[in-house]
Amino acid sequence: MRAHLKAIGGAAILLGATSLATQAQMVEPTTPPPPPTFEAQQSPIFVSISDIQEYRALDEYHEPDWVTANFVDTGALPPVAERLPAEPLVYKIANMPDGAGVYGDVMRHVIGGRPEGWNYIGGQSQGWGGIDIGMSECLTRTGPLFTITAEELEPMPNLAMSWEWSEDGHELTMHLIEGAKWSDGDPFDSEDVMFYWEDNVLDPNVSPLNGATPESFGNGTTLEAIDAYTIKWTFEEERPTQYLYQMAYGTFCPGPSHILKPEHPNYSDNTYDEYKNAFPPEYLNIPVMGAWVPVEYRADDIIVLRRNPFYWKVDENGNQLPYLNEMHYRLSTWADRDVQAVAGSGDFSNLEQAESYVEALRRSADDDAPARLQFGARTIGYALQMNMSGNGWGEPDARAQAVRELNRDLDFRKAITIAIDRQRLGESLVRGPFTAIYPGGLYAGTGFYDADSTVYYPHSLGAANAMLDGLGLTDTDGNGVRNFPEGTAGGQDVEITVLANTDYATDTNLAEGVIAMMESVGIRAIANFQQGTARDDMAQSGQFDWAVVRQGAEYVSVVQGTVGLAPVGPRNHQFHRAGSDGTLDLLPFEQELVDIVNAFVSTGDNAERADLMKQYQQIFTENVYSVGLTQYPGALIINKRFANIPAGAPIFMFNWAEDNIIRERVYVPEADQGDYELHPETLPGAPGSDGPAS
Ligand code: BQZ
Repeated sequence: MRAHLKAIGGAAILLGATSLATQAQMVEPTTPPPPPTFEAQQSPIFVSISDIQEYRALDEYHEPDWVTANFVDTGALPPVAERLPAEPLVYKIANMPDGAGVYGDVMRHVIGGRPEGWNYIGGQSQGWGGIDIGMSECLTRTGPLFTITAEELEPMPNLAMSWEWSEDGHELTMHLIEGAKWSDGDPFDSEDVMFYWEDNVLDPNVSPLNGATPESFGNGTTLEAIDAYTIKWTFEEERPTQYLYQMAYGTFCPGPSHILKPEHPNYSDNTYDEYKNAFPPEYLNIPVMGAWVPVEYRADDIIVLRRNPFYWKVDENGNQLPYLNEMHYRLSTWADRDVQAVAGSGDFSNLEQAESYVEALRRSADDDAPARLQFGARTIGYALQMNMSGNGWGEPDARAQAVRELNRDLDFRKAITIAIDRQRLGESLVRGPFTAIYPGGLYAGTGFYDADSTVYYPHSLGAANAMLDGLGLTDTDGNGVRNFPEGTAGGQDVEITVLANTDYATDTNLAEGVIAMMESVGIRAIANFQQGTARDDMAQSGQFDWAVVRQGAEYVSVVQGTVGLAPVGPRNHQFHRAGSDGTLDLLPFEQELVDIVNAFVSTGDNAERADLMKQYQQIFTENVYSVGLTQYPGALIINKRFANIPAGAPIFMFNWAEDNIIRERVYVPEADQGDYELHPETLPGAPGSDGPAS
């Protein structure tokens, strides 16, 4: 990557001053070229939420025969009807693409992350790739919303069965599912909700995974428990329905307070670190509300989960879900996930690293290929994010502070964005109709995108060099690298570190491409490539100059993770958080973005929301808030033996495909079931069930 991009190097900054100055005027802002056509291979079947699910009592309930024989008949577990809530969540069979399922088999995931431990709400990652999605259940659910009609789009009930707004729109009363239990039989109730809210979200010493902060739910918002199954939100805004999306996966998935609370510093002598790390991966059978429970962990090898005997969801025939008895997460690499899914030794992948597309397509084209590969829309996008804090976030030294001052200068951000050749960057990942020039902001092809509101500064090395000259960044020592002005960072070379995630080849390839292109404008960009968890920690603590980042759902759907679109609070934004004095030194245009996001959250008027997002896109892109790099589609690869995979399931939209496909409804027809279970006929934590791994 770096070699051939370097070829455009040196000559560029040797151009005469006058022609450079002339060229600077030549780069007029424009709108981005329309992305090459790329149609998703399947369209979803659009329905209403009530077509998918409801909560009601059924006349009878069923479970796998071996559960009855080995656990109920032996007295180890109560009958299934007593393990379910009075009104379980019922999935309607008419919405199941292949109808009611049968029990058995395993979904064999392969992932590139590694589990830190099971304390999700305390800030620990479980290794991603669907583990935490399958273990955590949240107040609402949004992954499956890709099948909901636009007119009826709103988060699905989940742990919160229903809710109603007060007359004045400032209070939201939510009714939790009654009688649901954690996988160890302990009741789920508002105590779990309040422990998550009060002792994890509101506690500034705790950073829940996926970054929930008080501002995720609105400045000044309060939450209280009315009784065991009723909670009440009070908002400053009027009827901010947006926050119902924040109550879905990532940001409101309560943990088992009966296990976690005794370890929290508010209720023990533990430090916050001891609390966060109190449940290492070796701690098995951590109680979950999700469909599967960890029963085996072998470092760098595998995590095995078994069905949750208290899972609170059933199909219309009363079959307690999940249908799949077991989940595997092979601890490998993200690239290997693609390879194994295509080869059939794994069962699932989100094809998201564009470098793998051609080979994956070739291998999946054979009629006897073990897996289906289906492309969705262009919802994967990368941007170069600049640390915009000028008042100490991440404790910068003199050089880093000088970089941040440059980051906060629009002419510098403009120079960097026009120094980037996005066409070449996309083609360096994969040739063909996949990648599109992405100027930054909301993604083309998504609901709130408006091309006419999107400002694009086209690539021009000459103009970039002229602008950098104009900023007084000249190569004073003749070594080919521009210098800070005298008196700034000692007039040293302009060196900028680029943070990227080594778990993904795409992340580091794009970062290498940016680094090579910076050489062409006399900036020494230096790779700071870190493994996922370390990268996340450095990014969240502000220890970076620039970062190449695969962006979240807020740039795709806008309604999911909306607050992430601007620094609405001191700790919620990816590249601008409060400095050591606790204040946010927002630039004027950033304050405009904050005001727009807050206005978006506060209105339910669709026309107003569309207009607000046009304003957002205009301000974001003309100010180059982040330097968009490339945008491309993902593809879902799933082994052909699985049934109930919804048509047109995107790998990423409101959430990842691990949530979108509703895995608890997925099954393997009896005739196609493999012999993959490692702990057949066992249950997590139930007596006699912790059999040794075979
Ligand atoms: C999907 C996802 C499910 C996190 C993670 C990982 C972390 C980020 C992001 C994706 C992985 C897979 O993404 O790449 O396809 O399976 O897990 O959670 O990139 O490093 O912090 O936001 O979701």
